[in-house]
Amino acid sequence: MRRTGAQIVWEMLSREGVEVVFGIPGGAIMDTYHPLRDYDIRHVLVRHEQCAAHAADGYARASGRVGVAIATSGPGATNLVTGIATATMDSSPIVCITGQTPTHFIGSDAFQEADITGISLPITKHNYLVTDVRDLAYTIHEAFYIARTGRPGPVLIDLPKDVQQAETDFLPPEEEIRLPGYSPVGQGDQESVRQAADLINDAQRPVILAGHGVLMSGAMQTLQAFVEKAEIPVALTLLGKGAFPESHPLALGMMGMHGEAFVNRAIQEADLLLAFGMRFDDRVTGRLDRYAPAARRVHVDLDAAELNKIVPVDVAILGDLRQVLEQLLPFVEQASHQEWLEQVDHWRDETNSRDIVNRPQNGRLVAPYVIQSLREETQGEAIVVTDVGQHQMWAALYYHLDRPHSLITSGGLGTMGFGLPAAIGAQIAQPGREVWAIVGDGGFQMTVQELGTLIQEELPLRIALCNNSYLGMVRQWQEMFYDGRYESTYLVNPDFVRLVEAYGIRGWRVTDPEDTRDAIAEARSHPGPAFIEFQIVQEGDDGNVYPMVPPGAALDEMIRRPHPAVEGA
Ligand SMILES: Cc1cc2nc3c(=O)[nH]c(=O)nc-3n(C[C@H](O)[C@H](O)[C@H](O)COP(=O)(O)OP(=O)(O)OC[C@H]3O[C@@H](n4cnc5c(N)ncnc54)[C@H](O)[C@@H]3O)c2cc1C
Ligand SMILES: Cc1ncc(C[n+]2csc(CCOP(=O)(O)OP(=O)(O)O)c2C)c(N)n1
Ligand SMILES: [Mg+2]
Repeated sequence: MRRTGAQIVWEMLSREGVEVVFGIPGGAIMDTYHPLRDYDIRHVLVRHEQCAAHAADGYARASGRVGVAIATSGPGATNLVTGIATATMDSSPIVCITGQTPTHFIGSDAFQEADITGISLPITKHNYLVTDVRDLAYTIHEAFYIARTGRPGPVLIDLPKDVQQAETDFLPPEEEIRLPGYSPVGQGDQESVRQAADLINDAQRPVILAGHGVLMSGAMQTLQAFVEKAEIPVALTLLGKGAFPESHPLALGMMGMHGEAFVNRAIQEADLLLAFGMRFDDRVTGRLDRYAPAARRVHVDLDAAELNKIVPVDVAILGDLRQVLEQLLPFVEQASHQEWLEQVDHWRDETNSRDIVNRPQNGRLVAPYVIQSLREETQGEAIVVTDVGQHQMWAALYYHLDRPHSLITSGGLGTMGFGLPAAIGAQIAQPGREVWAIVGDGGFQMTVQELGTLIQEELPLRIALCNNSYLGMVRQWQEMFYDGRYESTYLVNPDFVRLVEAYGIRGWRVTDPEDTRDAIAEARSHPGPAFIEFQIVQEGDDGNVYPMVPPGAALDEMIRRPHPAVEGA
């Protein structure tokens, strides 16, 4: 079969099972776009290439498949960068295809030339510049393999215009991929597994730290069986939400800088930490030399670079989490940790007594109440995609969920502007599910142009905007740690409801807590996309995320919300 490079791109994407790609055409990638309609692949025309990468990322996280983004050379390719870095930090599998100046022009500062393989080298798992059309099919095959296996991540393929135009005999690659120095791990070392089991069987106050790796290895059910057998409470990282059902009696909640106080306390008092598929991010550990001082530690991760990187451990197991848990299960004794669980529940009760949602309504619209209402109205069944900032933390703290792959958020890079495009990707991946983008007024405006993509694709996405007229998370730090100087964080905003209406999207505005439920119910029953602006409290205790571990402090040195019961007494 004679095929052009352009045709080979689509042939190979079809063979890799790709059904949808996100992108924007341009001079250096037009040849690839030209035969697109001959293939059964949906192209979603985004409004900015950053959003092609975010949408591919959201698609990947919601579906467990590889997301694909396409851009032209130069500015198209460089616009992808933030999206690629976001995907790398959260180990999300995407493949980006960029057009490039013809091979004979490379290095001559040709029109729209940018060295995207050089630029993206540190933020991709791997990248390629294809200079011979005969290499293209195998390169694409290998790129998908690298993106989805081992620790997933983004792979970029840069495709010069003449390679897209060139013809060759197309033979779909059949051979198994063998890459020197790259062999994704499976089972863990049996001796280490035995040592971990001994620590588990001896522990009195164990805590599991469940992370994103649980979801990526599909270990949710195995984890639950393990947890129930050994009776160990489970704390979650931000990206681990969904790894274990939050309605389960052994579920704690989120750990870390904005984690629940009782969860952090349990970690600090634990005698054994079992870190499963999480990488001890600094937002998770707080001050390292005072982190869980009494605890022995077991860490299971499939990336050797993560073991003993931040937190030294007693037993490090290199392996795929699901397989390691299956190995561990027979050696772990059926146990009861009644006393420990009662202690943790006692701390949980204290946390609840300070919770702003358990305080009587005072007419002020606070974001925790908005998110909790959203969770109750949707029975915790929606896919929630957030942007970055205070609303992100409130979404994590108050949208309790039981289903995996249902909270999609930029954790590692913390990319404002991620929410709307990633939600578009998630809605396309899961057309039958209700998807809510929860965004802040600052980040929403970084990628707001994607409302155009939303209407062009006729997606029923729902958007909840938490509008505090501030770059709220930064303002909170200024209030707490920078003498209350709100330097460059106040935002003069447009009328958001009129803005979305300009796109033909139905919008509601809520200023009173009494109207919250009705607005959510109306937005849910509306057939097309829907938008609600919640004008929330802007500053002060009701406008801050609590609790908070101050930067540089230990996990148990949290700043707590002033205790309403004490204050009222
Ligand atoms: C404003 C803001 C505030 C934040 N506050 C918090 C906070 O309070 N608490 C919090 O938890 N996070 C917080 N974060 C997020 C934080 O920065 C990290 O992104 C997050 O903690 C990472 O979670 P993780 O380690 O589970 O996931 P990842 O960073 O995705 O790491 C996953 C780990 O699992 C491993 N893995 C992957 N696949 C497998 C497999 N098959 N088997 C075994 N291992 C595997 C990987 O190698 C990696 O080490 C915040 C982020 C922002 C932007
Ligand atoms: C692209 C980018 N720029 C800057 C930041 C720093 N930053 C983190 S949170 C935040 C404020 C977010 O404001 P908003 O979107 O209104 O959300 P809020 O915190 O008010 O809920 C900023 C500026 C970032 N994370 N990402
Ligand atoms: Mg804001």
